[in-house]
Amino acid sequence: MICEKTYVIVPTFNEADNIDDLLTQLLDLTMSLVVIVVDHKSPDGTGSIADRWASRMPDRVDVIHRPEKMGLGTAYIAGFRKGLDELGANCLMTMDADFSHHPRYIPAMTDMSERYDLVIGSRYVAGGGSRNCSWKRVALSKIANTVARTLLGLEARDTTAGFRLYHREVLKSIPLDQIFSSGYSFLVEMLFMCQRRGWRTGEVPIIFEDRRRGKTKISRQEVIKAQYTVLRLFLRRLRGIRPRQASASV
Ligand SMILES: Nc1nc2c(ncn2[C@@H]2O[C@H](COP(=O)(O)OP(=O)(O)O)[C@@H](O)[C@H]2O)c(=O)[nH]1
Ligand SMILES: [Mg+2]
Repeated sequence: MICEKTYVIVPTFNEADNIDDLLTQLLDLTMSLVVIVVDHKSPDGTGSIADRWASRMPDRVDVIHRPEKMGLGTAYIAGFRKGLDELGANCLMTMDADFSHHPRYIPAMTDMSERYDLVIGSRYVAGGGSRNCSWKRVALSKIANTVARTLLGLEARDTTAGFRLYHREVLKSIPLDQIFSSGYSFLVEMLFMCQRRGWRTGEVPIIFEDRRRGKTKISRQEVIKAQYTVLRLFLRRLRGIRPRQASASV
């Protein structure tokens, strides 16, 4: 399926230093694109900055506000619901607000989505990589990926990436309200569900650059929660519930 219009979901928590530049660059891309910012009441006013964009460009920027910080996974789900149910989106992307996921890769991802159901902006395929990242961050990511691929049998190389493009049918085939993870491990759980349903995944190489502005929101608690998620999904896999097939081919 060709993405005639792409809906980009950007979760934000304290991204006031990045959101203006990001929206400028996203809306400058020569493609039809709508941005859905999902802000969890950022104390630094990110939500109000996004609101100003939405009032100037109501056809191109939408903002969802939540009264408190509830985790990255819940922000994605709110964005998916808005895109699928209210805006009738066929192609939905997710990306970070901090330029680790650079808008310049979006055209390659939408091109690849003509052949795949789900496309990942990936650090771990030929041509991809990480730049300006601390060794701790690189190690955490590599370990998380190796563990997720080994224990869960995930085939994608970059299983923890938040830079993704999903076709509508993929998201519709997944019971979003049954996803247990509310934080970062939502990404691994989501990929697990996609693979079990037989959706085809493609990966576009990206160079992931660590954020220049603002702070990461990954906490030690998130890392522990992620370990729990992988263990839970591993047990589900061991119980041998057969993977479900894709409900429709894209
Ligand atoms: N709405 C919302 N956004 C979040 C939350 N946690 C993280 N984010 C956003 O999710 C994206 C990824 O977070 P980030 O701290 O950059 O994670 P990292 O790149 O893995 O260090 C960024 O755009 C954050 O602002 C949350 O609880 N709610
Ligand atoms: Mg980031």
